[in-house]
Amino acid sequence: MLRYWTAGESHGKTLLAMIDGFPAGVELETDSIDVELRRRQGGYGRGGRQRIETDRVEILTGIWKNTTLGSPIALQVVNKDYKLERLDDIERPRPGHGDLTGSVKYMSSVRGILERASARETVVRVAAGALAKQLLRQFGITTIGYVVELGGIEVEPRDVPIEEQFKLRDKSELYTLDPDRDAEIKTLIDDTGKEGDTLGGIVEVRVEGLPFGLGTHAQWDRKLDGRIAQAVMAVQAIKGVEIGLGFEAARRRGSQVHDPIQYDESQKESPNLGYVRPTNNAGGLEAGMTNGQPLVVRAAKKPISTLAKPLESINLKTKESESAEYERSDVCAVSAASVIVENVVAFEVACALVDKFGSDSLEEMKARADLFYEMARAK
Ligand code: EPS
Repeated sequence: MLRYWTAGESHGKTLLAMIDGFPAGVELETDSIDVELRRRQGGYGRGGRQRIETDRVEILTGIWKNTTLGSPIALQVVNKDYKLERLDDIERPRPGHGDLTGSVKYMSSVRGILERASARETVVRVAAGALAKQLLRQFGITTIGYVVELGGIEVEPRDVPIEEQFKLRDKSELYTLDPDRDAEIKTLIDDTGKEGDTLGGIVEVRVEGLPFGLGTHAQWDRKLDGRIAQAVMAVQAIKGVEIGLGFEAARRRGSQVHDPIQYDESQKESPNLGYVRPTNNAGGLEAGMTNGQPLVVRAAKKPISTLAKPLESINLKTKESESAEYERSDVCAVSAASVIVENVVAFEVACALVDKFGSDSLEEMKARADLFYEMARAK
């Protein structure tokens, strides 16, 4: 069983992730984890904090000569902006944040809640996901995340090979698949920032090369769609998750939703085993299992709740009406969300992969995957 937890506060000393159940024998490239961390810090519309930090991963345990040992992996990203002990509490909770509910529930300061609730924690979720991607790569599984809507401006995904998608996305300052739309979106972000407001959006993640049959129909908490939905919803500021057609499926007739099944002998050797689907409205998952089609997940991110032009709130001491507190923040972090959601999805896919093929060593996993394909093809 592969799993992870995180620890750390936004302005504390460090952020940590502890990953348990990662197989032995995976040669790690820490540089490619740092690339993900840098991408998470980017995207037009981010705040001043990203000019202070240069997020880099340090792998503290669980490796020898850069190769995983099968023992727990502890990793950290140190905060340059460590100042927690010097920070004051805040008295006017920000609507949309955990400030009010957390401080009432824990009988604590607001500071004690916001420091952990902050999306800064996603640094180590991305690092854990980027580590998982190194395992996925060994099985020919590729993931990409991009922005499909920002502040109400839709940017359609492109139906081009995934290598082309990477090139387009990496040209876009907003991480969309249409860099030609950047100028329009940047103007919207600038105008919104000037008004002291913030923007949300929708991100999409696509996973290609998945083996047939990851996840299960047999028990609710092991269904892969359910596990992905939980992981994605648990990302700060995410308010909705869709797989495949998602909510649109509810508006169509069955004949316009379900993907017909065809067989193409020439594709027998590929991960889809020759079972071809002319459409992928299911988003690669049927009954909680991967069906040989690309996995397609979308997530809706609400606008950041710290507003430069603050909303109505109260003073927690006096209970009198006052404007909410303002602390340095971003106008828009939707591009960053595309990196975060991509990496949390990658981690869940890796969990399902080790559930199917074992988690002791990469060598055994590969042998078991080969055996599974051999047996499935013989049917
Ligand atoms: C973040 C760092 C934070 C915020 C942001 C996420 O930095 P600071 O609070 O020091 O400015 O910019 O946090 C939020 C958006 C939030 O709602 O908590 C980061 O590194 O991602």
